Amino acid sequence: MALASVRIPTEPLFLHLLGKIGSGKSSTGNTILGWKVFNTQSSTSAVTREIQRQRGQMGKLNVEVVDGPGLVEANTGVSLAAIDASNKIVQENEANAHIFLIVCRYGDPFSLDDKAMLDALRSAYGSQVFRNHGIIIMTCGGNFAADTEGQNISFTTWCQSQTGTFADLLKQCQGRVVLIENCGKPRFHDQHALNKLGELLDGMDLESATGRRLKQDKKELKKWVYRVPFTLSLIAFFFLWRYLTHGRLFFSFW
Ligand SMILES: Nc1nc2c(ncn2[C@@H]2O[C@H](COP(=O)(O)OP(=O)(O)OP(=O)(O)O)[C@@H](O)[C@H]2O)c(=O)[nH]1
Ligand SMILES: [Mg+2]
Repeated sequence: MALASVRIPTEPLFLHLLGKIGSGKSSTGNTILGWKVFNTQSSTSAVTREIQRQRGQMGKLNVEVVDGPGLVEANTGVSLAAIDASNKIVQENEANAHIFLIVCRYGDPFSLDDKAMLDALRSAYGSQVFRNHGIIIMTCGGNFAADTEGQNISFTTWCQSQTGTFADLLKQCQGRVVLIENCGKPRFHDQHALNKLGELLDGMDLESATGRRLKQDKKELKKWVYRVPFTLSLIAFFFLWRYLTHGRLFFSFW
């Protein structure tokens, strides 16, 4: 491809931290940025209540990390307000690439809440959202190391052995997943995970991950949502008309 035809999305690359309450979103944001920007703490209720944004460097990449409230709090359902807040940033920065980091905690089973959260993201951004924009971030990576000590199991093998909602999400994210350990001082922390995230981002087609493309894909999908039932109703109407006027459904030559 001629170099002139390659369009690079306007920097920076937006990294949206999305996940359930307390999954480690803010901590992951701090690890990515290399300093404590976002407030993190163990709590029985939500710590982050408002969307916060911070620009910085992740390796060679200029990034803007978007940290928001948890999308799901136990027993209160999915917070559409939190999804809307992130969607607003996508719309205001259409020319930039937007990556959704779906943050979950290693060791937490996926529940109906997780499924509802992923469904809400699909209805906000279109069913293909994870294919072009999704990366799973699994926090508490140290626990994985402790669990599998002495066994010859890699994180990749472990992921491949999973089933259900996590397996579906991983498939939709094209196998993109990072195991991260956020504990300790972010500046010195999990370089291995950051390298892996950098590699995954390098391998993604950022031109297909812009806010503009996200909007187009959603429009395209909406068209089909209306077209399919419309076409089916036309076909049904034709057969009904044929039955009422000719007394049979199909053409015959006798
Ligand atoms: N051991 C360990 N603890 C973690 C890790 N990531 C986050 N935590 C801890 O989990 C707790 C919640 O982390 P946060 O980063 O505040 O989680 P959050 O998703 O931003 O929480 P809300 O803003 O309330 O939704 C804190 O006590 C963190 O120190 C990790 O990788 N390993
Ligand atoms: Mg937080």
